[in-house]
Amino acid sequence: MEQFYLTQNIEAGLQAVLISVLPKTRNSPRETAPLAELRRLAETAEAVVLAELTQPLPRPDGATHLGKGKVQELCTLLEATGCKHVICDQDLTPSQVKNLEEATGARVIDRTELILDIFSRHAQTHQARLQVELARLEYILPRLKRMWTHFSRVRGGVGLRGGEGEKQIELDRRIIGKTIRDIQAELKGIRQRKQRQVKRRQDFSVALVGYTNAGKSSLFNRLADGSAEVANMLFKTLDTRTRVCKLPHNQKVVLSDTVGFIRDLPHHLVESFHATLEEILQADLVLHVIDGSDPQIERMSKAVAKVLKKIGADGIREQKVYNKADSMDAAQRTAYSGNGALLVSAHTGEGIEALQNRILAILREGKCLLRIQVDAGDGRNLAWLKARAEIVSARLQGETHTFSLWLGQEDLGRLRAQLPADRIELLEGFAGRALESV
Ligand SMILES: Nc1nc2c(ncn2[C@@H]2O[C@H](COP(=O)(O)OP(=O)(O)OP(=O)(O)O)[C@@H](O)[C@H]2O)c(=O)[nH]1
Ligand SMILES: [Mg+2]
Repeated sequence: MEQFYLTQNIEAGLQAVLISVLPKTRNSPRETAPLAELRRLAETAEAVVLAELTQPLPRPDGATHLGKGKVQELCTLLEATGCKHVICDQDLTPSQVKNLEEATGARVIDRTELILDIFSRHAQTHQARLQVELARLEYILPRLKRMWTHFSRVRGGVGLRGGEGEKQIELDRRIIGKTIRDIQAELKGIRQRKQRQVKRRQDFSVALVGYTNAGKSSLFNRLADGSAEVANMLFKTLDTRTRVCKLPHNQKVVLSDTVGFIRDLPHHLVESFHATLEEILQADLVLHVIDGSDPQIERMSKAVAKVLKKIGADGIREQKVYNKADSMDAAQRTAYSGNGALLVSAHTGEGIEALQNRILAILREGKCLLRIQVDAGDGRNLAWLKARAEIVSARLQGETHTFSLWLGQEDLGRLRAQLPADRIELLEGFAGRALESV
């Protein structure tokens, strides 16, 4: 696959000034550290933040994002710090970038470009690399002209004047267009293969979902003895990782660790990562992992809900899990316990057993524990039970198999039509109701 490096990756140690337009409405509360997340993103991309500049505005300036006076202030700041890069907390149009770059003489990186850069640093598997590359190319396409201008400026203005430059841009546009189509076709193939694999799976599946850095991979390791990489950085995990997770009473579920979300997750990324995000759709239960020690918890939860809705996963059963209990203060602990919420710590193990039991309880909702007798010669029912039921124990006596197993309500209906009533005994489940009333 051809690689395009027209957007230079952010180099380690790159010095930058952060800028942001803050919403200005009559009752919008003032945040204490409005650029804290952007700073973390910049630092994850190994940039060094020299200064921050914010401006409250009802809406960003159409031409330069910041207002005229603020742009002047930015120029002065850049000059004083000797800084040549600006990172903006919002997305910018190609013309806003061009105007800001002309006014300041600095290179301007917007939020999407920064997040794309982090994703490309952390992509490890072939699929993740393809997905990031696709998002990057789609981001670049409408910005080719500016990028060439920037490129030729970096190179000392050589070689791209007038018609020649236009021709080069047109050529690149075509090559990028073709590369995009090739990647899309390859990703489609991967997606279809995965869907076929998923279809074969019968187990109850649970997905760990949440804001980036909430501790999903740490919990995954705790629950499934996994070896997911954990790091105090944003977007460490880009691939879904799946493992069998053992629960009390010999039960098991399939657990997945997934890519983290963020406020205003770039739409190119949501689209490119469709195959990865789609795996969340296969889940029977979404464990929404929340960093309960973070004061921005509400904003983060809203962002997660928004992405879940966007990918069509908002209808899946959700259980909130407040992680990092070990770093919560007393008020946070009180706020996040009770009301069915779960307070856990992937670090200390606090609350993990309760979490496992909750998963187990959800898994067993709508299921019942039965004792069933099947003739050894009844191959059809035996095969069906092995495929559909969670068999806890099996015993063969003479010509009769006796099973203890968990079965869903619909499946029980089918079984009752197949076996005589005296061969099915209800041991537990359906809230103590008699079998005949189910
Ligand atoms: N204090 C504390 N820190 C935690 C806990 N769980 C995770 N962390 C830390 O939080 C950071 C992020 O953890 P990860 O498990 O990588 O988080 P993630 O949600 O998988 O993050 P991404 O993959 O980047 O989206 C790491 O520095 C962890 O050590 C916890 O229970 N308590
Ligand atoms: Mg992770």
